[in-house]
Parts: sequence; C-alpha cells; structure tokens
Amino acid sequence: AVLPRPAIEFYDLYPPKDDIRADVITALSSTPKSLSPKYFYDQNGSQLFDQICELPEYYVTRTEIGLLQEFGDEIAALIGERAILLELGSGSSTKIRTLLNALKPKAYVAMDISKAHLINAATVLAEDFDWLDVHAVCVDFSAPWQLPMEIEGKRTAFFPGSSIGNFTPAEASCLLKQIRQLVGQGGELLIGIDLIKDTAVLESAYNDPQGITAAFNKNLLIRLNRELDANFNPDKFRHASIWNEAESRIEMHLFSKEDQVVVIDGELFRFEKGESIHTENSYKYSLPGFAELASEAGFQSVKVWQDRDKLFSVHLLRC
Ligand code: AVI
Repeated sequence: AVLPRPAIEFYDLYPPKDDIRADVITALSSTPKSLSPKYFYDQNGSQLFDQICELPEYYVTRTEIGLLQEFGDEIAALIGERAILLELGSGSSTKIRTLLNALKPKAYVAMDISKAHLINAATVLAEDFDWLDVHAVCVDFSAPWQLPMEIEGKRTAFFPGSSIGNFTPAEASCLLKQIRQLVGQGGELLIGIDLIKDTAVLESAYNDPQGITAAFNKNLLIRLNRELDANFNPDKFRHASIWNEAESRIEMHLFSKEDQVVVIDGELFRFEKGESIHTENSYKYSLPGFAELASEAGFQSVKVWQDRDKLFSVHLLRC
C-alpha cells in the first residue's frame, strides 16, 4: 500500500541559470581564477558532501553531532518549546533530528541552495516527524533574502557545520546581521563553528585518501559542463587543500595539470600548467575570534559548548 506522504510547503527563491553563467564567466576571467563554493551543491555535489561527512578524517560532522547529542537537553531548555526553527544550509537535515524531540518546535523551515536534495530531505523529515510543520525554502545565502512565508512565534536560526566558514569574515559579518534581521529581537542563533587546530589535522580533513573531497571539488567542473555547456576535462585538474595560516582558512583549489584551453558556452579560457581555480575557503576561528564577530553583528552569547579535544564549538547567541 502507498502511504500518504505528509505535505511540505516548498518555496523557490533560487536565481535563474543566467546568473550562474555571468558569475562563472566573471570569476574565471579574473586573476587569480575562482569559482564560488555555492556551486558545489547540485544533486551529485550534495550526495558527495554527505559522503565527506562520514569520512574518518572529516572530524567536523561527527564532533558537532556529538555535541548536539550530549548537550541537546541543555540547548532545548535554553531555547524553550514552540520556537520557529529556521535551518540555514540544511542539506540532508540530519543534525536537526538530534534536537527535534527535545526542542518540540512549532515549525521547522529547511533552507538550502540544493533544490532536489532539499525537497527530498524535508519530505523524509516530515514523514519521520509527523507532528512537525515542515517548510522548505531554496535560497542562496550570499544574496539578501527574506522568509517567504508568515509564521508567528519566536524564531531560532540553526546554522550548523561551520558553513559560515565558507564566507569571508566580512561576508560572514553581513550574513550574521541578516540572520539577526531574520530572527528579530529576542530571537536566537545556534551556530556551529570549527576551531583553529593542528595543520596536519586540518589538511587531512580536506584531502582524504579515498578521494571523496577531490571528487566533490571536481564535480564543480562536471556541473559546469552540463549546465553551461563547458568542456572541462576533470582529469586535467588536480585537487588540493592547503592551510593558509595568515588568513586562518583551508583553501581548496583545482590546479591545471597542463597548459590548456577550456570553452564555456562559446567563450575561451586559458589555463597555464600549475594555475589554480580557487574553489573554496573554509575559515577556522578561535573562540574569542568568533565571539568578536558575533558581538559586532549584534548578538549576545548565551552559552558555548566544545568537545574535549577542542576541535569544534557550538554557540547559542541571542539578539
Ligand atoms: C559545507 N562546508 C562547511 C564544508 C567545509 O568544511 O567547509 C564544505 C567542505 N569542503 C570540503 N570538505 C567539506
């Protein structure tokens, strides 16, 4: 028998394809060349990211989930029941599952740039938590946005995974201010922040020996081939992640293995041997460093949790 699927409300705020084309062409025409990490997350990229989260080297996901499990009751007591829970970069909506029974929110709004993955994750969540009012919004956080629906209640944003680390500190500051607007006076933000640590630990988390992170990075080229009629040969690029101490960030690059020309929708792009496409930054913070960023954006710290090895932190902030 086919079981009825609990309905989710879906809202699409994602920009049209032309925006991607113009953005990619500008970024690859600049020196040094770059591509925004937001383009990683097509259906395939979201699945590869889920695989990264399971890697032994990628301590980020399991450490954060450990914190949410260990301190979930305390977090829920500080937030209180019946909040409107807004998750930014909800992906597969895995982490929120550890909090839902304790939090008993009035509604859950999953927000992500990866449309098909988002709809699927929100639908499965609505099936598993049939008492929960589930909404899904496809949105790009790098541009200003507003919640497309009206829901009454205290708002709590959830921004896990240290996804804010994929924005420069200046962009992160703008995004935090946007989140403050989103949740309003008395609203909260529960956010995961990855911490500065030993270079070898950081670099191995982003250069796994199974090559999943390399496949995730190169999927960007495969996506451009499909969506923008480009002719990248992913085998002619080498994945590498490097800790940039001065900027406090892991940088992901795709290095051209040879001199080559790539055509994107009729336009030619030259790559020299060894030239890189800078595809991602993943900023790491100290606790005081993040506290300063949050307070500058108008948030007060309620409580900070970290694991015994001081790998990762979860912050409850209020405005
Ligand atoms: C989504 N984001 C927080 C991940 C990170 O760690 O910066 C993306 C990622 N890139 C490579 N591995 C994981």
